[in-house]
Amino acid sequence: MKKFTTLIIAVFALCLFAGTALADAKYIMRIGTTTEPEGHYHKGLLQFKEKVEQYTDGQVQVDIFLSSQLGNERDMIEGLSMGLLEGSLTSSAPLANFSPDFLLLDFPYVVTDREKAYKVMDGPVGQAILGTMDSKGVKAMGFWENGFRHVTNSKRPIVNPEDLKGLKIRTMENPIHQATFEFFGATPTPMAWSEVFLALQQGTIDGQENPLVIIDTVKVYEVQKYISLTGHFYSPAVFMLSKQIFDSYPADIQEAIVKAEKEARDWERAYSAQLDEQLVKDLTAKGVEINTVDAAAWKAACAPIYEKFKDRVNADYLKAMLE
Ligand code: EAX
Repeated sequence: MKKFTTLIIAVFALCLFAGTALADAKYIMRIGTTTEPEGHYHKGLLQFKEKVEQYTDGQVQVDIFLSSQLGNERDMIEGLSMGLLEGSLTSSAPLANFSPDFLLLDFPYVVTDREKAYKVMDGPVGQAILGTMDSKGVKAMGFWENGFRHVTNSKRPIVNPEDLKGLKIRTMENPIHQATFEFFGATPTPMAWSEVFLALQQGTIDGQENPLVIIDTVKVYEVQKYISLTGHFYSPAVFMLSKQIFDSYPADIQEAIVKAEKEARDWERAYSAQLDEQLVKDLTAKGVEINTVDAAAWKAACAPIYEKFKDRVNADYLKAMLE
């Protein structure tokens, strides 16, 4: 309960200093994320903000809170379900703690082709998975992109899976992510994203894994020497609203929000997909040693993870993702 009191106080305090208030805003939508101002989530949410405020003629004001100001990803999802927060954009991995159907997206190398994956995520399978959050009080509206996740660490280049042996690697709080790193001999250390930079700086963990844009915008390169382009997991980012709050809006406001989210999602996916080429150059220039890996060999080495977890997900869904 203490966490939620903190959340309520944080939200209230931050609202007092939120961006310029729209004169005739009837509804304030606070949207939280753990990511940084220069990151892809924020740029996509600014598109959402602009569109919603335009499509509702200023009746809705969107205030975006970054850098885990409103709590970590699990806290924010809890906040949505309790009607304490209007919206959040988080990686899909923590959602497996609320609805096991999201585990489908957490298998290593289950996504290698974005466009094929989007067809599944935007089709009946993805919509059914998003719909499982309704009963938790969360309206999960769409799969945006966090991106392909790569391993960073302070000890050595990771070329083959066995190079992970003995390393303490922070993972998100997700059973398949943790099991995958454990399988390769690492010690998976799940923790909230806001705690990771300090843990890396203090050496309590050796590494972490995230898309390059997260690595760059949080300046992980300042405390990590190696980036290995494993692309081992593909992270969707899920745009979610509190269902009770969304349902309380008039129909025209709801329609405007649905339209704006779809357009902002398409914008953010396209923006995110073109970042990595330049980021490899930028991060190399910042002194990080970046190596590629044999993704086919890594993918083959992950077969036992599918054996271990395939019964935890809908077989038809897994087939749709892998086809
Ligand atoms: O969703 O926790 C993570 O590593 C996520 O990539 C981050 O919070 C953005």
